[in-house]
Amino acid sequence: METERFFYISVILCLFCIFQVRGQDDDPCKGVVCPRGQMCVPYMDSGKSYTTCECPQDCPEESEPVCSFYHREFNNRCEMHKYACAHDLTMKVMNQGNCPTDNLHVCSDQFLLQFPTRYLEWIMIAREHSIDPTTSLDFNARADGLTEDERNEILSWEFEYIDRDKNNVLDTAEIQDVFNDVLGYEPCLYGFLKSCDLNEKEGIEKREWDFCFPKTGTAFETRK
Ligand SMILES: [Ca+2]
Ligand SMILES: [Ca+2]
Repeated sequence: METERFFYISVILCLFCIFQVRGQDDDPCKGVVCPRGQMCVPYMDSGKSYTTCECPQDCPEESEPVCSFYHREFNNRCEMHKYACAHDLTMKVMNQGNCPTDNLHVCSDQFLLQFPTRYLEWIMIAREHSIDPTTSLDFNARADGLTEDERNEILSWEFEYIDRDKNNVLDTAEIQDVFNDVLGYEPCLYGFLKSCDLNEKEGIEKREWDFCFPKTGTAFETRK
């Protein structure tokens, strides 16, 4: 089953290629999860500290480069969120400063922009095949026609598959168990899974997982 799974995910990801012609302890944003590219912004109101999630419209020009887990470099953190918001992507800083010069792990822009949708489509195909193994794999299946309920059901199916110990978190070891054979040569998958883990709590919670895919979840605000 695992071998078959690795084979199918490799096949569809390769097909896609072919078709593609730290914060301080007193940081109020620590632990806040903002969906799909939004940036946590702290503010004060009547002496109380609040945070909100926003898509930045304008960013400062000063150069404080950050490197995202997709190995894409931005002039500063704000610019990363602006780009991610504009493309409905979840993106996380891998390191402050320039990206490593090793280009082997770069997820190209064209691949990156469609990756969450393509991954969703792969899950949809794998789920259908799991329900009825006699059906042939339809690599042309598209997620465009899915309702929000269908989309959430598909995402829950994949989440439950990876979450072997059923603690409602995709733990690092579980992710490695399922994806270890493909992460080394699928930089977009690597960046996607790393970016999904938005808060400082290790592992991908269901809420984080849902935010990683387009058009699921809702923005929310935390108050302190
Ligand atoms: Ca788990
Ligand atoms: Ca997490």
